[in-house]
Amino acid sequence: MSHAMKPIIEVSAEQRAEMDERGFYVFPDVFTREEMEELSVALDAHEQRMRENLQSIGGESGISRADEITFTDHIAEQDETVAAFLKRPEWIALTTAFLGPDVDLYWNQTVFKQPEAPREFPWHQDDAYTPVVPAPYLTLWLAINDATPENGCISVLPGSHLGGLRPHAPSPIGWVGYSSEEEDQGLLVPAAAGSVIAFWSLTLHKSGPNRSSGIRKAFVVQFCAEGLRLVEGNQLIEGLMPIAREGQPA
Ligand SMILES: O=C(O)CCC(=O)C(=O)O
Repeated sequence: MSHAMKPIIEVSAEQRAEMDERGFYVFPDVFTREEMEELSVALDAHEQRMRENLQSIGGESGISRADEITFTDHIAEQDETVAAFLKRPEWIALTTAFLGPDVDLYWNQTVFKQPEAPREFPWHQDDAYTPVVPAPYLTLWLAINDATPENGCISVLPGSHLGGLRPHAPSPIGWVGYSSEEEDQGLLVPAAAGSVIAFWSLTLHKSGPNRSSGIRKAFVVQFCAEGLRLVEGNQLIEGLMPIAREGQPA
């Protein structure tokens, strides 16, 4: 089906209410599998370069591990194809429904989990990485290929956004805001290629080990209402890419 023939996605009042209450919502098949294969060509090239750089310095940097999980960030800022993709009507509809008419791109990164990688990515709130106001902002987790319990789909803890920012402890593989030993390990959220999992930056989430023989690929895109500030010093974050103004593509 061509892009022009697709119905425009609309976010209902019920979906917004569920997002407010549970902290996440799954929008299935926002994009087609073919569209994800096309996007993957652009994203893979950035990830490949990043992995090569990583390998040249011993395989690890920050929370990326070449043989386990890689985070490749700021792709839209370097790639016109990806920037144009993020201004498609589907993103405008989703982001303005949750954030209002004036939306900026806060952060974008691929998260690729390598085959047979046995570690989970720990429970955290995205706000723990860099606290900002107004909180929460919106994370839209796009499945580039099918994310399943076997290959390391994400899990969320429903309602966890309602208690504000929790204390997080550092670990070699990222901030940890909730223990994987707790009895309540939330809900697994599988997502077919082209589906979007929306959650607030205060919603606790993690992803499982990849026990499959293929790479699990996600594009994690975070949006904010125009005018985001760092909590520290109340400093305006300048230079963010505008996505929507007055509800229209910027
Ligand atoms: O996609 C994943 O495996 C986890 C990504 C994540 O939690 C994040 O980017 O905040």
